[in-house]
Amino acid sequence: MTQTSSTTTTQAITPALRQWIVEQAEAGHDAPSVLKAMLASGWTEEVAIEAMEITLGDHLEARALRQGLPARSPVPEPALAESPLRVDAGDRQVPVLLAMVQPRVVVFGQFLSDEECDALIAAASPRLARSRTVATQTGGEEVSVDRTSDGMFFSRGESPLIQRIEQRIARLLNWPVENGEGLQVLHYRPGAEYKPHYDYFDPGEPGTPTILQRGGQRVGTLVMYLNEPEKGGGTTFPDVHLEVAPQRGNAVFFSYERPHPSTRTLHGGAPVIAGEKWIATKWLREREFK
Ligand code: PD2
Ligand code: ZN
Repeated sequence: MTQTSSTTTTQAITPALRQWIVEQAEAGHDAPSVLKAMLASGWTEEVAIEAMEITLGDHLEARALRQGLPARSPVPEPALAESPLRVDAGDRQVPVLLAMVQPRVVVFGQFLSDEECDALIAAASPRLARSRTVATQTGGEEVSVDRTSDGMFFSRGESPLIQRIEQRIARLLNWPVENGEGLQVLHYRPGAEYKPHYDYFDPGEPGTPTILQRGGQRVGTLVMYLNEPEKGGGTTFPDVHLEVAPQRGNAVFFSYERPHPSTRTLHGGAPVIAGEKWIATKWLREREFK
């Protein structure tokens, strides 16, 4: 490969360069060696990395679509470039405790104050009813043995407290408030659990087109822990053997760019062994949730 433009002029990511990058990847060369070859040919590091990211991303997506996977969507994403210790969420700086790429999982500390946790529990308590899951055949809802919590939904923006938390979530995850479903509060007693599942709607199920009319697919989830069970009740990601401990005020975020198991976002609420567990969940849609 030759590259003739001077490094002081802007270097363009030409079709020929893109094709060359794809050929290198298909010949089995890993990313560091392709980058090294580009730098040796005079490409600046910034342009070389961008060219590889765009080209290989598009290439992988084309292959995924050929294999019959559903298309990729933009997803919520906290500002984690350069690995900051805290992320600006508007009214507070939220500590980052863990970040995983595949599946995309980020654990945050101190997302809610103790007062906010208590206020959510108090406001939700009189409105709890047995949790339901989506009835995949119809797009309606049904009681399920897979989900043995009690729960309720706040409507979006229904009180100053809910507004404040929703604004904080939107800022933390760079995702419009309008794309969020109402905040849900769940209460698990001893033995209660939420068996491993995906939060996106299965495109193959007959009820899914009806559900998608209200704002498209779910693309991300934020689970906020409102209290601490004595034992059990972690949020598990079985594909990667990860368990997030339910520490009061902390939150776990995960996103899924396509409604497919390749996202590795299978997750569950482990059974509460002792004590009880309270969480708030925010599900984020592709578009405005109406
Ligand atoms: O309670 C949890 O940890 C949990 C686990 C899996 C919550 C959800 N999913 C959810 O609300 O989607
Ligand atoms: Zn879930």
